Amino acid sequence: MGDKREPKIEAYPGPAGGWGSAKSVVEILKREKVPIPATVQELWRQNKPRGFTCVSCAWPQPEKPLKFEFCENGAKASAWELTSLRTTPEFFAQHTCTELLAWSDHDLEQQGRLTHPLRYDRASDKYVPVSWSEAFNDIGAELRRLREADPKSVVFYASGRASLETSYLYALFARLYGNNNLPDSSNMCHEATGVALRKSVGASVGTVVLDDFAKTDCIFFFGQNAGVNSPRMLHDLQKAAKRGVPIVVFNPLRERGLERFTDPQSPVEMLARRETPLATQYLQVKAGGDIAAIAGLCKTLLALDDEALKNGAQLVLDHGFIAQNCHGFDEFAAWLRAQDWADLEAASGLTRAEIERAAATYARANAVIGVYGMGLTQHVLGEYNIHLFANFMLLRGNVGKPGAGLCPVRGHSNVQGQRTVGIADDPALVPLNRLAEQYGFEPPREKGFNTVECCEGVLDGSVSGFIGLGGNFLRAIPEQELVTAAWRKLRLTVQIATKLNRSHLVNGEVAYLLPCLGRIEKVVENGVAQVLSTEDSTSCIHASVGKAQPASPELISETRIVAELAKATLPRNPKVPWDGWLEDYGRIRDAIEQTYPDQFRDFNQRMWQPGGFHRPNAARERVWKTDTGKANFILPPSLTATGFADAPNRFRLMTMRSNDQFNTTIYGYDDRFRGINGTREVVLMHQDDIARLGLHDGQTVKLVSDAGDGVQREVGGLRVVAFDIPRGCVGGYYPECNPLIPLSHYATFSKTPAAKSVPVRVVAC
Ligand SMILES: Nc1nc2c(c(=O)[nH]1)N[C@H]1C(S)=C(S)[C@@H](COP(=O)(O)OP(=O)(O)OC[C@H]3O[C@@H](n4cnc5c(=O)[nH]c(N)nc54)[C@H](O)[C@@H]3O)O[C@H]1N2
Ligand SMILES: Nc1nc2c(c(=O)[nH]1)N[C@H]1C(S)=C(S)[C@@H](COP(=O)(O)OP(=O)(O)OC[C@H]3O[C@@H](n4cnc5c(=O)[nH]c(N)nc54)[C@H](O)[C@@H]3O)O[C@H]1N2
Ligand SMILES: [Mo]
Repeated sequence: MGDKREPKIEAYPGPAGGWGSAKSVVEILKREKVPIPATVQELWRQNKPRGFTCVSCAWPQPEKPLKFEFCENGAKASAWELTSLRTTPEFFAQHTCTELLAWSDHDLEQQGRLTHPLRYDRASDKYVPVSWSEAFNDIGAELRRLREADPKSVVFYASGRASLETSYLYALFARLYGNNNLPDSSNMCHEATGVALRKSVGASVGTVVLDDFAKTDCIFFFGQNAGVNSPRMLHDLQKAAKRGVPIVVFNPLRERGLERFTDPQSPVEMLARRETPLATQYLQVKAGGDIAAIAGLCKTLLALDDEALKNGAQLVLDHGFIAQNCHGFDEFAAWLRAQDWADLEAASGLTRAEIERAAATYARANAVIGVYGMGLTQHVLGEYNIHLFANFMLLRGNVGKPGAGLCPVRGHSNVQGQRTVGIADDPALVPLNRLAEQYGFEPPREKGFNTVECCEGVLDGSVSGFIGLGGNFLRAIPEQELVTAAWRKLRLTVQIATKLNRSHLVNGEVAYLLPCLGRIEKVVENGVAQVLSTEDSTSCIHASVGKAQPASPELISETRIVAELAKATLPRNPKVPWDGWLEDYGRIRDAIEQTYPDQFRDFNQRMWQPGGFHRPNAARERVWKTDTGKANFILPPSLTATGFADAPNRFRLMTMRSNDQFNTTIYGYDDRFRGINGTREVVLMHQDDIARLGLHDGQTVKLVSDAGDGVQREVGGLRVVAFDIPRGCVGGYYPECNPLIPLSHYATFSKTPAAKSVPVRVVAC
C-alpha cells in the first residue's frame, strides 16, 4: 500500500477518520521505518502546551487538547520528519543530479532526511559534502558580489514552515541586503485573501477564533477540504454537527471529509463504526462558479427581506449593522436585483431551488462562520470570490460577533506568522520606520518580487540568485518547464531543506543544499535547549518545543543557518546582534516584540498560554481599517471567476491534493476518499464529457494547454476516470499538472496562480 502499483479505482465506502485513517497511519510509520515507541511519544506531545506545533496544517491548538491532538495527516507529517531513513553523502556519490531528476517526487523524498551540507559539483553533476564554514564563506562571498552588481537581483523565498524567530531574521537579512524580494508560499495560496479581505473588511487574515466554532449556529464552506487539509477541524465540525448546526458546502467534488466522519480517538465510535454526517446540504458548484452561486444566495436574501418588509415580519438583512458599518450596500443591492436567475444558474451550475434552500438556512441562523480555501483563492477572479463571500457575510452582520466570522483556512503551519513578522514583498505591510530605528539602516522602500514576479525575473534575467528557506519552488510554481530551463542560468542557488526534492536538482552555477533540523527536533545552542514559536490560522501564537533526537549530528537549526548566512554576507552592524540572538532565541522574540509592540506584547511569557495568545484583529472588533473606514460591499466584474471564455472543448482543470500528500511531498499513491488507488496519473471527468469526446473510462489521454498564448504545454499519460464532477470541469493532481499553468494565469490583484481553473483540452494519445 502507498506505493505505485496497478491502479485501482473504486468508490470508498468509509467515512473520513475511522479505521481507514488508523490503517493509513500505521502504514506510513512502517514505510518511514520510524522507531515506534519514540514516535508515539512525540505524537503524544503534538499540538499540546509545552509540546510541538504540528508541521502539517495551520489549524489552531485547542486550549484543552484531546488525548491525542493530531490527525491522520499530522501523524504522517510527523513520521515523515522522524523517519529513520537518511539521504547521505554516499547516496549523492552514487547518483548524478540528472539521473535523480528522472525519479518521482515520492522516490526522492523517500530517501529520508538530508544529513550533511552539500555543494553542487558541476564537473561530476553530483552533490559533494562540504563543511558548514566553507559553505557559509562561499555563499557569503557570492552574495556580496551579487549585491555590488545589483542588490535587487537576489530572491529570498520562504515556504511557510519556518518559525517566527527564523522568519523574522530572514526578512531582516533580505532588507539589510537591500531588497524586499521576499516571496513566500502564501503567494500561491492565500495571497488573494490578504488583498481581498483588506479591501472588504480591513483585515488581511480571518476573523474567527476556535471558540467561535462552539458558539456558531451555521457554517458555510466554500472550496476547502477539511478532511484532508485540516483534519483536526473535523472534531470542531463534528461537535457542531452533533449540536444540530447546519453545514452547507459548495464544492465541485463531493469530498468525503465534508460528508461524514468517525472520530478515530473515540473507541465507541470506532467499534460501533458510528459516523457523524457533516454537510447538511452539498452544492456541487462548477469550478469558477462561486461568484454566481454567492450572488444567488445574496439575491435570495434580498428577496426574503423585501417579502418580510411587505408582510411586516422580522427583516432578514441586518439593516442596523449595514447602516452603521458598511459602505456600498445600495449599489450591491441594485446589482443583485439586476441579475437574472438564468445567468446565475448557468454560471454556477446550480439550480435556483438549491441556492434558495441554502440561503434560507443562512437566513435562519444568528451567527454564521464562513470557511474557505483554495477553491476560492486560486482563480483569476479569486479576489472577487472572496469579496462576494464577505458581502454575503456582511448582509446579516456575520463579521465581528461571537460565533460568526470569516475563516480562511491557511496552509502551511506558520505561513500566516511569516507574514506577521515581515516576510512580505509589499513594504507597505512592514513597519519599515521602526526597523530603520531599531537596526540603524535605511530599509529598501521599493516593492519586491512575489512568487510570480520572481519567476518573471528568472525568465528575463533580472534575478541572479535564489535562496529557498524550505519548500520546493520549481515544483510548486506554474509554467514549470520554461522557468526550470532558465533556472540553470542563475549564478547562485541555495536551498535550505530537510529532504531532497526536485528543486534541489536544477542548479545555478554555484549551488548549495543546506540541511536543517525540523521543528520536532531538539535545538540546542551553547548547551541550552531552545524554543520556537508559530502563528496558526486564527492568529493565535504559541511556543513549540522540539525534543526528538536530531536526524544527524551535522544538522543545525534554520535559525542558525539564516543568521550565519547573514553574518557571512553583511558588513558588521553592532545594532544587529546575530550571535547574541543565536545564544538565546528568546532575544529574537524580544526583538520581534520591539518591532511589533501591539501584536507581541509580553511575547516570551504569553506564548506559553495553552492554545496560544491571540493577535489583535480590528475587524473582529468591528473597526474597519479600509479606505472608506467601513466594511465595503464590492461588486464583481463578471459572474465567472475563470478569466477565460468557455469554448466547446475547453475544460476548466482543477488541480487537486490527494489524501496522501502534503503539497509537493507525495507520501503515497492512494487518494482513499476519492477511491483512486495506486496512481496519481489520472484525469477526473464527467461521464457525459467522456462520451461527448468519444473517449472511454480507463483510456489514456493527455491534457493540452488551451490558454491561446502560443506556448506549447502538455501533460500526458493520464488515465480517464469517470467521476462525479460538474460537466466542463476536469480534475488532475498537483504538482503533476503544474506544467499546464501559464505564468500569466493568476488572480488579478494578488498574482495567486489560478490553479483551480486552468484552460485545457483533453486529447486522446
Ligand atoms: N494533508 C495535507 N494538508 C495540507 C496540505 C496538503 O497538501 N496535504 N496543504 C496545505 C496548504 S499549503 C494549503 S494552502 C491548504 C490547502 O487546503 P484547501 O484549501 O482545502 O486546498 P485544495 O485541496 O487545493 O482545494 C480545496 C477544495 O476546493 C475545491 N474546489 C476546486 N475548485 C473550486 C471552485 O471553483 N469552487 C469551490 N467552491 N471549490 C473548489 C476542491 O474540490 C477541494 O475540495 O492545506 C494545507 N494542509
Ligand atoms: N497546481 C497547483 N499548484 C500549487 C497549488 C495547487 O493547489 N495547485 N498549491 C500552492 C500552495 S497552496 C502552496 S503553499 C505551494 C507549496 O509550495 P512550497 O511550500 O514551496 O512546497 P512544499 O511542497 O510545501 O515544500 C516541501 C519541501 O519543504 C522542505 N521542508 C519540509 N519541512 C521543512 C523544514 O522544516 N524546514 C525546511 N527548511 N524545509 C522543509 C522539504 O525539503 C520538502 O521537500 O504550492 C502551490 N502550488
Ligand atoms: Mo498553501
